[in-house]
Parts: sequence; structure tokens; C-alpha cells
Amino acid sequence: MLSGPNLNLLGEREPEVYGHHTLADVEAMVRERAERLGVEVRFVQSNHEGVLVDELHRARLDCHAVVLNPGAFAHTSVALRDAIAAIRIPVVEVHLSNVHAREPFRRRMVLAPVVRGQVVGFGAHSYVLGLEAAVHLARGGRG
Ligand code: CA2
Repeated sequence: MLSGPNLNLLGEREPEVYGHHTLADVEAMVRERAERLGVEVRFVQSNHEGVLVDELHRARLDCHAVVLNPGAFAHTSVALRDAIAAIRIPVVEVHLSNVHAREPFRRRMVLAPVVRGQVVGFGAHSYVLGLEAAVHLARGGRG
């Protein structure tokens, strides 16, 4: 489970947009669901594009799927797009907020063509839904 820039600040500001949960709360919710699904999850948050690229490369060696909240890189990063296209495991993109209902620049989603699907707009629950989708795909379900 990869989280991009500024998501370490979750819960500290803009609760009307991102909710009151901290990233640690999100992690706890995901861990609870992961336990019930019988899967292991590794959590990484980074503010650095290259670290996220490295983590995607690493995931291809020891993970069955990735749930990615790329933060603002969703709207800009050709490097993340190329990294996702380069790995074979399914990547599910998640966003806390409904990016389509916000500023026009957030409607440009550069990773969308290479991820297996997106979950947007459900707050912290987007991550849990993203996990469910990733497990479904990793177990051979159709996307
Ligand atoms: O809705 C999402 O999950 C986003 O990925 C969040 C990004 C934003 O740039 C994307 O368009 C949508 C921003 C994360 C910023 O997180 C903050 C957390 C606390 C306070 C302020 C920002």
C-alpha cells in the first residue's frame, strides 16, 4: 500500500476534504480488513517521486498487487505511469477525495490508463475498497 506526497499530514488539515482520519488510522482499518481476507500488507508513504518508483519496482518482486494513492502525482507523473506500466502485478489507484468534483486540474489523471482500476471519493474507506479490489485481482478475479 503506497501513499504519496503530503499524505503523512492526513488528519491535520482540510478535514472537510480529506476527513479526520490520520494515515495511521487508515493503516489500522486496512490491516483489520487484510487480516479477515488473509493477506499481508506493507505500508509505505513517501513525499518523493523516485522513492515511489523504487517501491513499485520492489513490489513486483515480493507483492501480488499494489494499492496506490499517488497524491498529486496522479495528475503529473509520467515516471509513475511508466513504472506501473513496467510491472506485471495489478495496481489499484485510490483517492480519498472525489478528484472529479474538485479543481479542473485534478481531473487530469495520468496514471488512469495503466492502473487496473480506481476508487475515488470514499475517504479512508477508499483504501479498504482498494485493498478488496487488489485482493480480488491478485486471486485471479477479473478487473
Ligand atoms: O484525494 C486524494 O487522496 C488525493 O490523492 C490527495 C492529494 C491530492 O493532491 C490529490 O489530488 C487527491 C493531496 C494529499 C494532501 O494531503 C493533505 C493531508 C492533510 C492536509 C493537507 C493535505
